[in-house]
Amino acid sequence: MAKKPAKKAAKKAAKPAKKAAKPVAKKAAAKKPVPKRPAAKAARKPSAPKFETSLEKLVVKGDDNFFGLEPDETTLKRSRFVVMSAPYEGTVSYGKGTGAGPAAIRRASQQVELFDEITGREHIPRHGVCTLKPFNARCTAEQMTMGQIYPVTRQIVKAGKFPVLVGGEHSVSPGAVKAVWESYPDLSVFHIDAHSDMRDAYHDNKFSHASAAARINEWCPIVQVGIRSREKFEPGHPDRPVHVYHAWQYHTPGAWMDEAVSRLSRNVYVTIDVDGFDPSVFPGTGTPEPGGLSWYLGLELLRKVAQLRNIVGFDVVEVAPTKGEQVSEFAGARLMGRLIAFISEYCWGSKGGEEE
Ligand SMILES: [Mn+2]
Repeated sequence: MAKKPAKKAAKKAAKPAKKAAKPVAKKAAAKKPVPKRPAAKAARKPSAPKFETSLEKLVVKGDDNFFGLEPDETTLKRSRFVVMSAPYEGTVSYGKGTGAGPAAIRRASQQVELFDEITGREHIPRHGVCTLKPFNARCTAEQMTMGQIYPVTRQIVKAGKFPVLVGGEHSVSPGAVKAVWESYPDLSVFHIDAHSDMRDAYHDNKFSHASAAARINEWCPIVQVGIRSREKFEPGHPDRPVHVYHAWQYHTPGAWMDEAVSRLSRNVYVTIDVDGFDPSVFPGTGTPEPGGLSWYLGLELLRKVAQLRNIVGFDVVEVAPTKGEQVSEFAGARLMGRLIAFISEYCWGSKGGEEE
């Protein structure tokens, strides 16, 4: 597949704010009422609504899309996959930078080869991938996940499309899971992560990144893989168990992989905090932990989930691009591509397997 030429960097970016405001005349003039909003604010977008949640209006029309597809392969009508970007990092507790993850992954994905040699097909252009504009990240974690991601994911699922969410920190995931769960009441969640994310709240915030799995567990049972950082507790709701496969014990292929998948219900949402993989695979992430999944062990797990269950949504979160290298965002883009291939090939069967 010929690659597209690199994009012209020609964005008409809004002028950076002036270096420094003019020195104010003097104290005496301070009587004047200060205008409520600075004029600069109105510059480009005339009073855009705070949160755009109309699926149609969020669609990116040009070619700055995930996987660098031709615009006619990315329309909402044609695409089976719809990718949301949530550049949110409001509750991070350690390293920063996950807010820049979605744009970096999108750019990296434009360099990802569209042929998937594991399944032997080009699933991405065949099924179409529709890119949505990034959500508005100037908000709380709850506003992001419940006020934006939840209603948009609902529309994607109701339209018969497959939702994909790119973070941002892990706090973005619950809204997507809730929307998918409402359409698939038997939903279970396959959760790759270094951290169990099972604190009921963190820093008094129930929508913290450290509480993502606790929120999800209010609706769904969970199978966790790669875990190596957690509190001492017995996790999980009695009706919605959380099965934990700790990385220290389960880091090589084995029968445990089939057992883990067997604990999932028929319909599965996959949530991947990239720190579940080893830092050698994803060095750029907010809270790295040594000793995670190898690339191929993670792929084999995901392939098994796709072969044995019906995946109905996924997210990839916590990529924090590192200055001067592209390793993590490229791995994130590649992971998205592999998952799309596995879902097309194994979950959709013949529909995904036809030759063009
Ligand atoms: Mn994590």
